Amino acid sequence: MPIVDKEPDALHLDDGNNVQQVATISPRFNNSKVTVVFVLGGPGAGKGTQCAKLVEQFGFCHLSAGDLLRVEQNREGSTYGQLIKTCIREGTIVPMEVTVKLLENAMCSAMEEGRPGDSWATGYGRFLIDGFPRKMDQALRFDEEVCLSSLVLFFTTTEEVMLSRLLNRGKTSGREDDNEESIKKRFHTYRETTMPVVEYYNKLGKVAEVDSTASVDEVYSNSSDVIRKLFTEQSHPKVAS
Ligand code: UP5
Ligand code: MG
Repeated sequence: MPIVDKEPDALHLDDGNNVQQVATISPRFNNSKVTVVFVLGGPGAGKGTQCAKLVEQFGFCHLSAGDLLRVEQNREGSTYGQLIKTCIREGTIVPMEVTVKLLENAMCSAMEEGRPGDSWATGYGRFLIDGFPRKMDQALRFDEEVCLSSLVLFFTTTEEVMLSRLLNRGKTSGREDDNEESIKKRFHTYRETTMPVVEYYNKLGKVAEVDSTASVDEVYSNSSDVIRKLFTEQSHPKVAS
């Protein structure tokens, strides 16, 4: 699946002069047809692990913002490669225009490709957006311009558990941020910048919290209950399992 357009610098970012237009446009995807579930939680909370399982059961397209950024970082000719590399190593947030555009492009590709099943009939789709939004500006931009999110699946556990998981994964992951120094910075950004996003959605009644300290299967049992409930409450595309 092409992540971004093929030209060297093809994110087609806005130059910032279309303020009037930005204020009046409606989201690219209609949330009565396209379901977006944001998946949040600290570094190493188990977001990616749970998403992989939810895809199998519910037919989601899983888009990890971090994975899209890592692909863009390594893409030949990308204007943003060095910026992304620095942000990831330092555990800071890449400017939202880049990440939102990568997600929008990936959603468009998935909608064009389609997937088997009723939930992917023409114009319909369901997405797990993993590790996003982790800053308020991203949240507001995505909801306004790409698709109004339906739910935040929020994984919680202690920093001690997350640190131990990430150091363990770091033995084989090859990820530049799976080292103790970067992990501590990621925790800081999560507390200071991402938690306000969770609080914002919580006030809107959109957060479903799942304790991710237990085994993968136990956590999954609770995660899948949340998603089943979401689709049961929606009047469109039936649950796929
Ligand atoms: N594991 C998982 N669940 C377990 C369980 N229940 N019991 C025991 N072990 C469990 O899991 C991590 C490890 O724990 C794995 O080894 C797994 O087997 C084990 P994983 O599912 O990978 O956890 P996850 O929460 O996905 O951790 P990840 O490291 O991916 O989280 P981050 O949020 O830190 O990473 P992400 O890739 O999303 O972002 C990286 C960076 O990209 C950010 O720091 C930031 O610099 C940048 N970024 C942005 O700038 N903007 C964005 O919008 C997004 C990212
Ligand atoms: Mg992940």
